[in-house]
Amino acid sequence: MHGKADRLKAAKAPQQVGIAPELLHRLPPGQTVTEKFPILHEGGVPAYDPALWDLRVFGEVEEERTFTLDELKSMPQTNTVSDIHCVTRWSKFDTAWEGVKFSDLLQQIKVKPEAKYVMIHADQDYETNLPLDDVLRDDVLLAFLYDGKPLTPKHGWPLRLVVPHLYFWKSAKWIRGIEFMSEDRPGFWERNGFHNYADPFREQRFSGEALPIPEDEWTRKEFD
Ligand SMILES: Nc1nc2c(c(=O)[nH]1)N[C@H]1C(S)=C(S)[C@@H](COP(=O)(O)O)O[C@H]1N2
Ligand SMILES: [Mo]
Repeated sequence: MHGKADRLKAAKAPQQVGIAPELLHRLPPGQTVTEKFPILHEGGVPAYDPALWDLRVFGEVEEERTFTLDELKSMPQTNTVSDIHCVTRWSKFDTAWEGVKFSDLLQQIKVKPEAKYVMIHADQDYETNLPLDDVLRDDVLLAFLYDGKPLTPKHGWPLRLVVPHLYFWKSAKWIRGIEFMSEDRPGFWERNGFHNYADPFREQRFSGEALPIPEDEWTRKEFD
């Protein structure tokens, strides 16, 4: 098993202070609100030539498609405001995103009826799996902008997935491919001790034994 799951299980609970009582129902169990925006990922921050960047859609589709940045930007853009929750115990309320709704992208693709799951492929060698129904929700975006500005390289420029209702490792940065699948298959963290589905309100942090112990790992990381 990857050491991160073990480290998180063993860590101490941070105390949540100063959160308004009317906001508490938005905070999943074992989470702490941060005003900052922590930066977490495996590997280095990739650099791209926007003219060469593309997004490949493949798997259980009638026809493979590749989208350029310009093609995606010329599609209808949607704005969302969402709470996000990282498995390392930080939550951030009211994050503003703009981009292409996953369900709008799907209008351009003939997905086969047997497709029930997606694998999101991202740099650097990152992947994460989700049920197709989950990415069809209205607040799931392929996001170009955060807080009205293009994503910074560290937060996923030029394009990241945002799936607010699941732990944030499902929100892949630097996405390059969407694979439609008839059978589920675990992604990177899902193979390394983390929960396959990852609902923060049910504290689905880990696979295997349930050990809902809070942690402070993210406070030692970079943020902006
Ligand atoms: N490509 C890629 N996307 C990724 C990751 C990664 O390692 N590589 N880490 C995930 C994890 S664990 C988290 S918590 C969020 C962090 O996003 P942020 O750095 O914008 O806060 O990105 C997710 N997306
Ligand atoms: Mo994470």
